Amino acid sequence: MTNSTNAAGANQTGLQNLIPRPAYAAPAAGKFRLAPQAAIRVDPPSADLVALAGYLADRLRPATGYALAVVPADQAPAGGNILLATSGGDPALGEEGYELIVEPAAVRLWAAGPAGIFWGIQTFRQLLPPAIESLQSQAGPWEIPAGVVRDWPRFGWRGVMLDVARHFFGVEDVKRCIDLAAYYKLNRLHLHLTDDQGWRLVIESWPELARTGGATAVGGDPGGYYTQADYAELAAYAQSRFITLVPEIDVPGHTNAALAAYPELNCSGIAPEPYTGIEVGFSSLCISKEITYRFLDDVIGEVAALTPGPYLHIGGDEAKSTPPADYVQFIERLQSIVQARGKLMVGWEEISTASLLPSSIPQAWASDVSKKAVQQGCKVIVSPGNRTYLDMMYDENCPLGLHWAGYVEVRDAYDWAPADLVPDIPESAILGVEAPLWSETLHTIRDIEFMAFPRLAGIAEIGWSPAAGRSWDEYRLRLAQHGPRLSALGVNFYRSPQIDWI
Ligand code: NGO
Repeated sequence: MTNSTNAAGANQTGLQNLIPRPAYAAPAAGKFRLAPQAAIRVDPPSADLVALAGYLADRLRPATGYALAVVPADQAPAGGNILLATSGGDPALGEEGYELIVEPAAVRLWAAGPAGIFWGIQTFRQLLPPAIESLQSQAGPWEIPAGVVRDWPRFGWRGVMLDVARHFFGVEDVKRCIDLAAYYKLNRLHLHLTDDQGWRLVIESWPELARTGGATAVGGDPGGYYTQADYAELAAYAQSRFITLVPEIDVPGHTNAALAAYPELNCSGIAPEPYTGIEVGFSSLCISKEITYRFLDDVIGEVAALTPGPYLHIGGDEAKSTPPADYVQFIERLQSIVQARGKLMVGWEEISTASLLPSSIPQAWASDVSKKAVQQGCKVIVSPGNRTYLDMMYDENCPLGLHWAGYVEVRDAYDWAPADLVPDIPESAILGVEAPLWSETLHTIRDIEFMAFPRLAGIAEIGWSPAAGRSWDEYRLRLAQHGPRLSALGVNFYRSPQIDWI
């Protein structure tokens, strides 16, 4: 890839169609053919590698119908088989990097740790014919062109956000999102768990949050919530896909569902009616009441205890009903609560006006205010609305979505660079990128898929791939080759007229 062309109509090898584009890839002569008796060898036969081999076998078995036994490397010859190895993996490729060598005789995947093996498995899947993703048995042959890939990510934070507050999506839907995100090497799933229209996680010490606050959704649609067991299951499932779950409890604004559940959280002491519209900026926790901070300590405490990852997102956006001085004081107090619970605070860009710890992370979405956080030593997640918001309509005919940040076609979502957004936020201050999917207009997993794909693949590439050597003109050719893959995965994707789908 770095040293081969990708011109339109050229004989496209699998290596040239990978998304995200690998840091280095070079084709070689010949092909590897996966045969019915192939095994997956692991070295060492550690629990991690056996689980990863099982994951790979599960992906390959439905279409191939092959048994694909998982065996310790020293119990099967290399020939005809797939090796997954952390022994001998190159630490220079980093925690998420990997090396994949495909030769006619065998496939070998090395990494310093399990995350690299997992991402290398995604590359291997993408090298096989698209029909490999089918859940029904397919004809094959299961061949992949020989070559070498040495690959590692550009950014450590490659995220997607799902708003389960405006409309609720159940555990199985979220698991599907996790699997599709993993296919494009995303490593963060930010769950927007609370908003004016719904509170979606049981908090044992404040049970009405989910019971009352979880009952509603936009447009009077059915609500719903996760039990703590559901949430723990999602966190563990994400972890098994090397994705860190980032829970968001949005405060002090976007809190009507909580305020409706507990009158004492209101300055007036009176609970508002539940809210099912899509306006923003009208609700606020009562900054001056001590019970607000007891509430936050309880909620943050339970969410922190349930969350294996290091991050806790506190929202902080559009607190238009909280005076600016109160807002700053509130965020600083909340930062101490999050810190005391052992987590790193993430918040929407508005938190940058407060005094922040350098480990706190603003998420830029609509302005350049995050530069105030960068001046304090913080690193930023970039989620510009006019590039990464997956809820923006593709064009004026799009049946779903909003368009306050403009129409976001597939090219808009791909053809930009994080460091070009704000002059005062250089690449060294950027932790990574994230694509938020807000759900005001979405009802089903089919809706989620339509808005996320194919734009999310482009955001994933911006997060993973070096800028050098890639461009919209060649990306659109690679993306065209992903149509059959997305179809085989059963994804309801938007067939953008900007792409000559094959
Ligand atoms: C804004 C707002 C959300 C909306 C979304 C719709 C942020 C950070 N706050 O983004 O409440 O759902 O736009 O696009």
